[in-house]
Amino acid sequence: AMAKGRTVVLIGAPTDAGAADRGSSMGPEALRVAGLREALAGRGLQVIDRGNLNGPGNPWQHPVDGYRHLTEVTEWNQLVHDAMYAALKADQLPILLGGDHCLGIGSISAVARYCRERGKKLRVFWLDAHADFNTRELSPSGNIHGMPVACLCGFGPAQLTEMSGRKPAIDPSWIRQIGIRSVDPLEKRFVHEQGLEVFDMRYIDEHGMRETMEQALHGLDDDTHLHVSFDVDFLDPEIAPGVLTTIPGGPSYREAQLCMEMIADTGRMASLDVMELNPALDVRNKTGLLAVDLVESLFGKSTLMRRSAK
Ligand code: NNH
Ligand code: MN
Ligand code: MN
Ligand code: MN
Repeated sequence: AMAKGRTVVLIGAPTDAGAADRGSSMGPEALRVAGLREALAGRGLQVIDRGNLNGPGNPWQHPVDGYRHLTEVTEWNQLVHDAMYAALKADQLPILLGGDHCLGIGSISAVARYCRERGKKLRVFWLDAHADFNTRELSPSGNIHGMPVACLCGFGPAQLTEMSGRKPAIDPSWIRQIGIRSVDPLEKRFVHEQGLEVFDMRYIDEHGMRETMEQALHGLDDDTHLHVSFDVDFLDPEIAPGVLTTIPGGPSYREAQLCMEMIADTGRMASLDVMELNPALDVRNKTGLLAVDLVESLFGKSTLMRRSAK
């Protein structure tokens, strides 16, 4: 219902400055090569590809004071924030093409700013193998792609925590994390302290993806803006090898499809990040093609008409 006739804007953010290794900067182009625009157009959407944002290169330095490339990460996030916010203001549905997941800070800061102005509730789905809830004190790596959720909740450097115009940008209770299976020791404690709602792989194993998604979607209403931040390392590496930080034991193809289809059924997804695709590690763009396939499902593609809906 949501999708038809809406205008979707593709925003490429080709940087890997927030990660431990190179390659996710090629993610936006790999998604385009995999046919993202055509797939969305096939769903009846208007698609505007804004091309790529133009930010600083990756200086490839060691972390300084607990952060790797803070200056570059900040510049990229500001560009992402401004582009996402402009699209939302124009009543378009922005899709951020990452780029590493540090860019979730700029993206979701823009969504939070927009929702605040409109008096809308916000819910954030964080589909990821990792909680991305580190701070410089907790992080084993200094890589900012392991910190975006903490920054959005107000824990991090001022230039990243204040981007939405309000600190914190979001409340932990607005977040649902799904597919989590790798959390650093100190990060784990902080996740509990802050009361993040985490549907980890153990939960999905025990309850199944259907019940997991019913829980995660519970309480969404007409006034809720649903933002989906999809880190491709969410997926099991058997089906999605094209990411830097593969963690075994992720959702299967069918589980991932169901997850996306149940989000689509709500009709409330109003912004999306597709993050951390790393074509340098992929096999014939297989992971890029899978990501596009799953995005189609997020926009309502399913095998048959649902008996219940439409
Ligand atoms: N938790 C690790 C860190 O903070 C890895 C984070 N890497 C990710 N997150 N790819 O999605 O360094
Ligand atoms: Mn991530
Ligand atoms: Mn991850
Ligand atoms: Mn990741």
